[in-house]
Amino acid sequence: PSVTRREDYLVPDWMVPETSLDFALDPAATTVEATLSVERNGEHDRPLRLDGDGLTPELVRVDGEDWSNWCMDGPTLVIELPGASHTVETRVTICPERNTQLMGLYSSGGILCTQCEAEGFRRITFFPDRPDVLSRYKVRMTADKARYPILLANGDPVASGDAGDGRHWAEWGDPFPKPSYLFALVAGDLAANRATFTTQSGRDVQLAIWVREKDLPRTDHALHALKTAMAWDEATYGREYDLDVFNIVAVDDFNFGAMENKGLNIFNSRYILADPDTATDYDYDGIAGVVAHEYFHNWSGNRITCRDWFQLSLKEGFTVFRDQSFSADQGSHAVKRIEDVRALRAAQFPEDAGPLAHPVRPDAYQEISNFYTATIYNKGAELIRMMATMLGPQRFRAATDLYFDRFDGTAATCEDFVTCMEEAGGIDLIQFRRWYSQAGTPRVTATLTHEAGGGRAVLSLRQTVPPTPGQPVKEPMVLPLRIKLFGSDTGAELGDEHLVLLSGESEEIIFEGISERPVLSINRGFSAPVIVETNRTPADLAFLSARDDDPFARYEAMQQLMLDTLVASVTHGRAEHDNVVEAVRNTLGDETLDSAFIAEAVLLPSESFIGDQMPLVDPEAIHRAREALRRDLGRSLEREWRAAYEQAKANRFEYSPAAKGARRLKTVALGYITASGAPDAASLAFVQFEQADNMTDRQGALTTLAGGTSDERVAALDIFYNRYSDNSLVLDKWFSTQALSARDDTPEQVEQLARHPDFKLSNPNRARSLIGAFSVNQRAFHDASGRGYRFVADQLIALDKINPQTAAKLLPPLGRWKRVDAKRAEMMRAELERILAVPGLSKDMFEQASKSLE
Ligand code: BAL
Ligand code: ZN
Repeated sequence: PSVTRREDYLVPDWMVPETSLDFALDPAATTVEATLSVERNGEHDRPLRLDGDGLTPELVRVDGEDWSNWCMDGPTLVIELPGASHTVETRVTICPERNTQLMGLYSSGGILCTQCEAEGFRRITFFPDRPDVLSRYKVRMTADKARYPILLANGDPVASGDAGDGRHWAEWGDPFPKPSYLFALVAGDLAANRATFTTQSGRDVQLAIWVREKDLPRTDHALHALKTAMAWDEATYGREYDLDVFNIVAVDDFNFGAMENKGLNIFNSRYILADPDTATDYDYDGIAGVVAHEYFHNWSGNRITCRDWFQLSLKEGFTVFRDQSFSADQGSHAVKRIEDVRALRAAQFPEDAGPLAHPVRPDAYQEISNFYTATIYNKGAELIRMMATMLGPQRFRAATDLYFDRFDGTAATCEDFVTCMEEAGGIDLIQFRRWYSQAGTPRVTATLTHEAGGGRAVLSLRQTVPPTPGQPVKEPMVLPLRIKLFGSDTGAELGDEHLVLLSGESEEIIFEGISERPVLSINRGFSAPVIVETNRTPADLAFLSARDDDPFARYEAMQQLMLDTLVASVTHGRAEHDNVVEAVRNTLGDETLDSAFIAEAVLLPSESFIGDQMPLVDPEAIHRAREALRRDLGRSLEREWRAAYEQAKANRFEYSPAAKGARRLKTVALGYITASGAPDAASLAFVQFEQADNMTDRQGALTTLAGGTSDERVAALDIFYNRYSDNSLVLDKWFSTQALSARDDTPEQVEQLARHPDFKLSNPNRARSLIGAFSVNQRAFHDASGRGYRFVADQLIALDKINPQTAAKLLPPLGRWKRVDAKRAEMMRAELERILAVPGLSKDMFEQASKSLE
């Protein structure tokens, strides 16, 4: 396989200042005529090389003349050119309706649309398809007027008219030079939800969210989120929108969550469509977050793009940080931080500890699509967050102003960003840069000792960064750790919070005048994305869970207490639950806390996260230990759960932080009532299911029932299916709820579900709803029979033939064989070998499966 390396980067041989594209759109055969103005970049005599993928040139012209001095080098069109600048024309024909990879131009439910990032543009036309070739685009589209009444492309509309024969045409022009991965067009029978946004400088921007007519009523939330995000980026980063129109189109078949094409975002419909009956609070929050994310890319991604794909986190890490901050500002900062850290721990920590670990700025790849990872996105966002913490808000804003100002209109690097942080922040980030180059989650050991007589406390910190593939030895990182001490007797704060920058392998911090035994609050707000081990006792953790003034640290103390208890229980077969029960009781009874926070704090860590704490995962023992603790919490606090349930039940649907929190706590309480074994639990859940005026409550009840064996379970699943059988986004929930079920027969159930008439691999959301959900269900996926592994491998082999990019993204769970016992490991390896032996396996799957075997 060919490997692309960061160190081999060379500037482009030819630039393309202007690009003009003419599409005769037809699902079976679309012709694409491209006219490129090309300019030789520097002194050299190399030919123009235009990337293509599955394209055959039907015509090559140079400066208006038929040209014969060209050849194909594999998929690449190579044209010999004599001068310094020329006009090059090509024509190709492509077939959108047979494009099941969903890269390039394809058809989704009768809508023609595009996805070009990272290398899809070369499936549309011949072009130097790399992000550092910025071009000004003009696009003309001609299509059947009845079938495709709406024709959209990047930039602003220029002209439109009738083309005769029932066809019409439209021209769009994008004044901002952009890389080819940001190209987009859409043709379809679409209706718009419109609004006007007036920017801070007083320009009116016409906003539109385009969907099928029947989906229009479910677009208000996304439109509102867009306007809120536009205002937020002006207020927070001083960034204003720059075109006259901003269009968003939702389609059902989409590999990513959404795509930030200049002026024409294309979305997976799951991140646009919502109403209370069909979308959960989690969906609503996801929509606002993704709408904001794609909008924010207009500056962090589009105005300033990436020099090469190794710099992907330059735009993704920064934009995730921006969308996380935006979402935090719309509700509770503490709850948002808890959610983001949970996502990081669920997806990125295992990636960083496994065979596919890679730095935030990778050094090499075979297939760039495989690098749209939690490391690039979520760990990348943590890097930005650490720099923001070290700089403080004012200097961070000055640094981002400098970055936007200095690199506007260019293709930049992660190094450029860090340099701006250094210059405007007035700090040295030489050692901090290791975060970009070293993979692996650092581990910090923090030991606090106290000399009661002398009033001195000593905090010993030690860091190690584990070896990862290709990086056996690591240097110490810079870890910004927010730290505070509390008195265990009085509960008083023993001094202010410190920001400790741990940069050596070990360090001692002395606290003077500490007259009572101190309790350590460390990595407050999760200030560094690391694993922290401390010598805190269960009593210390219980104390912090009740008293810490940093809400994240409070949550974290509770989680650690639960984890320690669960790990002890898995290791020794049983453990004392009293500390956890009392801590949960305190949290439930604390009237100063909001419901959303309580719901997060009292939730037990997932089975996978418990597994991540152990040298080897024993899925059955973990499940037993967690269920036993859940049952104990349910029984011991049944009165409290019922009280919390009753209180939350009184609310009617409203999308507000308080109402969302109440709903969250309600379903958590229902889960514990169910775990208690109370005889009325299933009927309570069924009533919630039937009487719900929103999907959060309905799906919460369904999830609770789906994990059990009651008659209500079957009834609820049937009712849910029948009620929503014409709504594919809700049917995804029906599939994933069953795939995530804790029932013993889940492996069998998912095999049956894969044969259900509504299961189709061609739709990425549907594939993910079953295969993706199942493979994070630790106990079911690791079923001792190996049938879970076989099921996933069978599905991925089939999916690879349709959509390799989506298939390859679902492979990583199969690669974590080093984390389980020898028998399971052997079965997992056998499935990886079986995948690798498939004739015609995609490059995407080859890279993921072969690396996973190493
Ligand atoms: N650029 C791919 C989709 C996203 O991260 O916004
Ligand atoms: Zn993004």
